Amino acid sequence: MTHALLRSSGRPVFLRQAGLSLVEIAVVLVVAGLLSWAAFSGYETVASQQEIERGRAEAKQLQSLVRAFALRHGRLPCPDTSAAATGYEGLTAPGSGVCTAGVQVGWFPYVSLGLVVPEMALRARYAVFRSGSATAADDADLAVALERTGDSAGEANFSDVSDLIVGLNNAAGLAALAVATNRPYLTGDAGAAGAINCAGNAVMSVAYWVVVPLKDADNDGNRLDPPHTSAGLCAASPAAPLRFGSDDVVVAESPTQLAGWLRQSLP
Ligand SMILES: [Ca+2]
Ligand SMILES: [Ca+2]
Ligand SMILES: [Ca+2]
Repeated sequence: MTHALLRSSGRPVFLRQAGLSLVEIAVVLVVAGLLSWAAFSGYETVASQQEIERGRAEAKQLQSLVRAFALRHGRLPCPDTSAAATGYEGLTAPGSGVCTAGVQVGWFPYVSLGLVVPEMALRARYAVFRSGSATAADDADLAVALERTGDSAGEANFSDVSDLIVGLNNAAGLAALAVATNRPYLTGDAGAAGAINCAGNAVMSVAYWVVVPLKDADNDGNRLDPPHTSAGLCAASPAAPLRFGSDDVVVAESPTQLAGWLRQSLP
C-alpha cells in the first residue's frame, strides 16, 4: 500500500513523511533527553550514597579508635587545634599527655591515634567534654588522665580507665542537670528528639562527637553543613535522617554510653 502511494503520488507523501520525521525526531530528542537526565540523576544518587557510606565507615573507624585510646590511656584524645590539621593532639607540650586547657573542639588527632591524615573530605572534626574540678573525685575533664579514686602512683588502678569511668559518671551527672551548650552536645533528630536546631533544641551532652564532612552540600564554601560549623560544639544527632543541604556523618556517645562500653571492655 505504501509503495503504491509512493509510486502514484510521491511528492505529497514524501512531504507528509518528512513532517512526521520531524515530529519523530523531536520525540526521539525528548525521550533521549529524559533518558540521559534519568541516568545522570540516578548516577548522582548512587555516587553520593556511596560517599555517605564511605563517611559512615570512616566515622565508625574513628569511634573504635577513640574507644581503644580511652581504654589504654584512661582519657579521651585531645583535639588537634593546628590550623593545618597536622594530626597531632593539642597538648601543652609534645609527649606531655596534657590537653591544653580550654581545648574542646578541633580536628580529629589522626597521627596521635596511629593513622595518617586523610583527604580533606574525610578529615573529621572532633569535640570532647571537659569540665574540670578542683576536687579530683568530682572532675569531669575527659581529655585529662587523672587519679579520681584515691589510688597512689604505682598502684594497679592509678590514673587508668576506671578513673575515666568516674569522670564519665561525673559528666553524666552534670549533663543530667542541664545540657550545657558550652560543652559538646547534640541537637535533635527531626523525629522524637525534635528539630535540628543548636540554639533552640540542645538535646544531649556527649563525651565526644566526630563529624565527617564529606562534600559541601549546602554550597557555603565549607565542607561542614548545617548545623555544623568550624568552631561549634553542636552536632546533629547521629540518628538524624539524611536531609537536604547536608551530607555530614556524625558519631557520638553520651558519657553514660561510653562508660557502659568501657565497663564491658575491662579485662
Ligand atoms: Ca584510680
Ligand atoms: Ca558536608
Ligand atoms: Ca557547607
